[in-house]
Amino acid sequence: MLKTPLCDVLGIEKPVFQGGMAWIADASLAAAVSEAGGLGIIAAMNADAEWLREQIHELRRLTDKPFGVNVMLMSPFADEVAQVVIDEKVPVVVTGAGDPRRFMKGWLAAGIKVIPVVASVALAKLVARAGATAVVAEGTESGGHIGELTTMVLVPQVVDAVDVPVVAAGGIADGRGVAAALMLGAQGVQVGTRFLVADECTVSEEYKELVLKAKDISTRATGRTTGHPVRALKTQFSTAYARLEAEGASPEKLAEFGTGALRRAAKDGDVKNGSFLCGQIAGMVRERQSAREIVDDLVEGAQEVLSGVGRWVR
Ligand code: TUI
Repeated sequence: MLKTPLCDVLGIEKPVFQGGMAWIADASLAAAVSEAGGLGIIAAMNADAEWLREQIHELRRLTDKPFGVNVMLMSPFADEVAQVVIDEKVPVVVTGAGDPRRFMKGWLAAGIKVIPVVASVALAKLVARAGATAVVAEGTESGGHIGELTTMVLVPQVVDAVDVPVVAAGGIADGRGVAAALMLGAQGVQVGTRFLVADECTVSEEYKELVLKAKDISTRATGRTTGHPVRALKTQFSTAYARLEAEGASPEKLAEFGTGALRRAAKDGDVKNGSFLCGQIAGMVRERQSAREIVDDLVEGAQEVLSGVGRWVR
């Protein structure tokens, strides 16, 4: 058994969070991960309150286990989504892409456990002081919106800086990564990329195929000039975006070019015009499996390496 104090705080069996992937992490995937003993997370992303409400109801039809909702703070619907999670008595809120403190008092007063994703020690300290239940320290290996620091560098510094449990994210897709995260002081992991190819993940077939075919150098980060860097698979779209950026296109022009690109990848499987957000670890994701098989492999793989951890040590 691999169980940390954070599992008891959240009422989950295994310290594995499923990343709140925009346009991808819906009730189908989140319910399957929660049923497998991890923490399934619905991504509220850029959707409105009505969509989120329906997904929460659907998830509750599929499982009675704890789950989370990821509130993407840059979303134009962040305020209404912040209220839906209170109305629906969502057990856990994970936030991303910003400073969540303006919402935290309300969520905590409603009994919601709040777990912000942070990409720096500074934000980790601020949210811990504001009452965060835990933090996810997310390295730049991750897919989607990213910070500067790697998981290896960020996680131990956040662990040292705050008194709340830390969950490691970015570049973790097997038991070795889980074990390494625990060695850095994390009490759990958040995994996105490997769940893209889960049977219960409703993302387009084209997306799954691109992830399965990816190798170590298949992703790139673009958007540094906009202040919101994003990691995605190298495709026609990301190459065109990178070129525009190198030519000095304005943030407005880049935003216009990017509009709708996540939906085109996730829903339409548009390999030309879609933005296929994906972590650097995609090169290790080789197999379609059920969410339960993935969660079990992460945990059992970690137990295996941890039990043999002294192999090289006399
Ligand atoms: O949020 C994510 N990953 C995401 S959000 C997303 S949707 C999107 N698409 C295009 C552009 C922007 C967003 C796709 N993937 N991960 C969590 C995360 N949070 N990574 C980095 C951060 C972060 C960065 C800076 C959090 C806070 C921050 O600064 C806080 C401040 O002081 O405002």
